[in-house]
Amino acid sequence: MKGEGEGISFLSNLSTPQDQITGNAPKGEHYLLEVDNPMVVPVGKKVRVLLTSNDVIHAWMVPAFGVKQDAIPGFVRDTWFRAEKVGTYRGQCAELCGKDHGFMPIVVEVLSAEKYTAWVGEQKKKIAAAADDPNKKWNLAELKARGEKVYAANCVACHQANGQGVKGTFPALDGSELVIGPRGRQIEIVLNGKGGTAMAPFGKQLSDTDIAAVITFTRNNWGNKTGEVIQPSEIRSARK
Ligand code: HEC
Ligand SMILES: [Cu+2]
Repeated sequence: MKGEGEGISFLSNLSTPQDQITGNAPKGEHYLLEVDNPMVVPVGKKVRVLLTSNDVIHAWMVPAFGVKQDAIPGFVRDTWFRAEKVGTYRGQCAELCGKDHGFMPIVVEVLSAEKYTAWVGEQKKKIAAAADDPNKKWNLAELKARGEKVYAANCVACHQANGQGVKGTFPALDGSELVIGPRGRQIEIVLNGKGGTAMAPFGKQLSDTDIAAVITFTRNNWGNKTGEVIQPSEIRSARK
């Protein structure tokens, strides 16, 4: 899910740790109903939600707001709510959408007007601080460290922390010929995805620097030791 408004843009991903999902750790209080970046809205204000999808039909449902609206590829649907009390509200995808249907929680933080204004200010400062200098030349260690975070947030669910993937379903990136071979094919698949498979295009959701970082990370982690650095400028020029 992508949040936008006030010029603030972010992705909201399931944050339940993998070891709780695989049964190797006790389940937390908000198991499968927690995210890294919740949607943040002011109390008492009408909030308009625009919905679409880039794969199949999902639905945005937060029962406490009485809202359930489909998210349909190729269409933009809207809905609205006005939260009457501050607090944390949870919901889920409400349209059976595939094998990850149970892993698409929604969290909405409703803040007082003052706290909301403070949050917006904080986000804007963060955006300014995090803006990457497009001409910066990154070194291997910097990109690998950043790429590890991008991988953990966007790739680990399928390709796994050990890079081995899931046999027969998600290919291993550790030792993959495509990952250690010429970089162009890898840049292409991460930017544009692979139609008809679970490999989504990441070009729209991730910045040039994030894509360069995650590719550099996968080319220099586990048994992959290409020693190569992929600069953000290479991603910029590969975008169609
Ligand atoms: C929802 C599951 C899923 C996620 C998340 C995902 N991938 Fe994939 N990925 C796949 C599948 C499935 C394929 C195989 C596509 C095919 O059939 O060729 C694949 C293929 C690849 C390949 C080609 C590997 C090879 O040997 O053919 C690379 C590289 C890759 N993904 C990188 C990434 C990166 C980097 C991320 C995170 C930014 C990511 N993937 C996130 C499912 C996923
Ligand atoms: Cu869904």
